[in-house]
Amino acid sequence: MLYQGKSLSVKEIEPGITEVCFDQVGAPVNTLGTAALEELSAAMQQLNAFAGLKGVLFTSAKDGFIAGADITEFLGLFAGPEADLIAKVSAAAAILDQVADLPVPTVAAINGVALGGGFELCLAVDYRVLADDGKVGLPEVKLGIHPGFGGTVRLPRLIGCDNAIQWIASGDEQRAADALIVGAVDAVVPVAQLRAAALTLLKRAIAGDFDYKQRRFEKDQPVLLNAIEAMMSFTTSKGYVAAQAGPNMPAPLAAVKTIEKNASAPRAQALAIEAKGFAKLAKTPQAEALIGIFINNQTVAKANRRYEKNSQPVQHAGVLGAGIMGGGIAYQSALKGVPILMKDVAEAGLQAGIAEADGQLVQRVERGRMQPKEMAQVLARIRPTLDYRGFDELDVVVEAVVENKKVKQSVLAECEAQINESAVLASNTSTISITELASVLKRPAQFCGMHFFNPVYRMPLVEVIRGKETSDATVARVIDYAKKMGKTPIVVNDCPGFFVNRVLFPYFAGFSLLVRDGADFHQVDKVMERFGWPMGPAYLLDVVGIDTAHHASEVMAAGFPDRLAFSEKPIHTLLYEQKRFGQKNGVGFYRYEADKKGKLKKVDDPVVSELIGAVQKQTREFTDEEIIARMMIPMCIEVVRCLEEGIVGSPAEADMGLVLGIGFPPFRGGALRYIDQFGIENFVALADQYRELGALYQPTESLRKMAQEKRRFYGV
Ligand code: 3H9
Repeated sequence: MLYQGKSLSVKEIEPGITEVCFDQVGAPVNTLGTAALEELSAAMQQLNAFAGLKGVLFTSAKDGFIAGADITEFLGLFAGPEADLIAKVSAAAAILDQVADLPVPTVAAINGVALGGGFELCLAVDYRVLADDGKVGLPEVKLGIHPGFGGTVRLPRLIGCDNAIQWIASGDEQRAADALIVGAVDAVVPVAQLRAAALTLLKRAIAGDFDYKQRRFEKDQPVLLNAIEAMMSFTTSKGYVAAQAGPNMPAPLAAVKTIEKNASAPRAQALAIEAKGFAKLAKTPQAEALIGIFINNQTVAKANRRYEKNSQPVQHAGVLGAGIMGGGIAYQSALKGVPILMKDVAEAGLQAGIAEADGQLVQRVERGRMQPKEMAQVLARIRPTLDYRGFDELDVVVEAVVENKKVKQSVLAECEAQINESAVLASNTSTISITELASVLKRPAQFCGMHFFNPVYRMPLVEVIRGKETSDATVARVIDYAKKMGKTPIVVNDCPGFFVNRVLFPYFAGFSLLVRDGADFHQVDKVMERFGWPMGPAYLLDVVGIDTAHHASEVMAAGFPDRLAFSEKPIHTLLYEQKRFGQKNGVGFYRYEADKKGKLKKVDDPVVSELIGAVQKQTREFTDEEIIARMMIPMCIEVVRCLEEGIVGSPAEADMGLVLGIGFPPFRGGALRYIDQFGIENFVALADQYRELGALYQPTESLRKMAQEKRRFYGV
């Protein structure tokens, strides 16, 4: 053994041929964190000192190659001054230069994924062999930054500026075949032959069959583009990339600019340009928020793992009700391999549920994402039924009938008598108290909420709601089921609206007050979409369903009368009374018309402005800032309350719930990250400006205390 560290080892595998093998002790994936980079540098020094060295093979002993720099170090690393960060990144990139400058040919055998810094290491190596099921890419822009270990320098020199811009600005992982076509890798082989193939290539390079020195020369020179080519390439792509990323995501466009600047520079200068561009992005609030999301995801996964010891895996599931939600749950369960019994009281309901699943699967097949044979297998996993036969063999049953307490209680009690004593029962209610639903059950400990979001196949969050008597084992089983369905579960405690709806309805109430006070809802939608929401509040109400929102807001008003019960009707109730239920019946705040492809398009409907005009005392102009403040403050304060009351376990879980459940702009990181970045002191002062709007706008005492003590929700 020439070198043994905690992240990698170096040994001579044949005379003069050495293998640098990455295998980070105790970690699920290899990363290039500070310690690993130090080891890599030490290993390079050993190799340079090794007299008989002929060639170096880079491998990984894990399922994947290297997942990039260690993202968990980023927020700490990026907190200091920009100049320090430039120095640190440059020092790290210089270690990859040591790899690039080894005095002998080098080959990387890439198994699984090589992403970010992991792929940048591969780019510093002379030749790359990739497993056919492997993927490579530079996903840094998804974290609000761009590559910092030479990716913006070496990739354009290898695959051309146009391809490199596309890879780097999209951040997408690239499949092996696509990487081979553009020349990002030199060979693609079945994973079983990877090591042997890479070694053969290395030996041929040693033998002089391939000119590795010429390759290095090309990688170290400026990119060969004449002025017209350069102008065409960069001008066109800058416009395209800026339009795609939108004004809130600076990283993709900054990446193109960095590539443009360093294209005409030799290596050392180009790397310096990259380090500067990297550090500038690293200091943006977007980078902090997006990196925060990565870390919050880990926190959520860890919180869920706490339940694992109690977990009994779900193998067979059932769903009660074959409506939009029940059908969606059946489809998702079957798609992910868990067979499901779907019960309804009417044959027509069952047929609609199956038709929904069928429609989704046909789309998959048409898009080439599934073979017809697989589609048949998925459909066979959904067994429609009008009675309870087979329910005694299920591990979990999700009730998804109409959102009415009495109906749900009756269905749940009926089902409890049919399932076996160890089975878990869950309700997909969006507002009704789990403890109250449990009051009719014999085994309340084996009951909890499992709140899916519509459409089930697309929305990644599942709220798992603990009632007063829900046991850990019940929560554990429902977490297992949600994970098997490909969802992220977040465990919350019971209260009206649970977590997500509890904080969404104050936002809708803020909207209602804003329109009551004279705002144009079209403008509110536009401003909130520019703020980063996938859709503005009026459009969102139409998508949720005005009738659904009306019923839910009554539950919320009863639960929190101090801030959600108003003397005037909420704006959406005006529409409800006119039977304008939103997208579902084609009229809500907007009118919906099918376009040529059958997709619903929203169009303005002057009737609505008249309807709203009748209740507005006046119309008046609001600035964007006022609209944002009046919309965001009620939601943010309610999130704080939920955290204080223990409805949600941590800032990480709260913010992830918002990002995954209702599309809170990811580049803002969630409500608590938003308050942190705004400054708690500034947030409290802003909320106080709106105190005449009532309790909805009143910061809690502990938030005021946090402001005084200059604390934050997130440590760094
Ligand atoms: C970069 O490289 C910047 C440089 O250009 C310059 C820097 C100066 N760091 O997802 P999994 C954790 S930016 C830290 O369940 P999978 C992950 O959170 C980096 N931790 O497995 C999880 O933790 P836990 C660019 C990481 O097989 C555990 O490993 N790279 C990292 O489904 C298992 O992960 C990326 O953006 C990391 N880089 O998927 C890649 N990667 O067990 C981000 C993973 O506590 N990572 N972990 O929950 C991924 O896309 C996926 O994790 C990957 C594996 C595809 C690698």
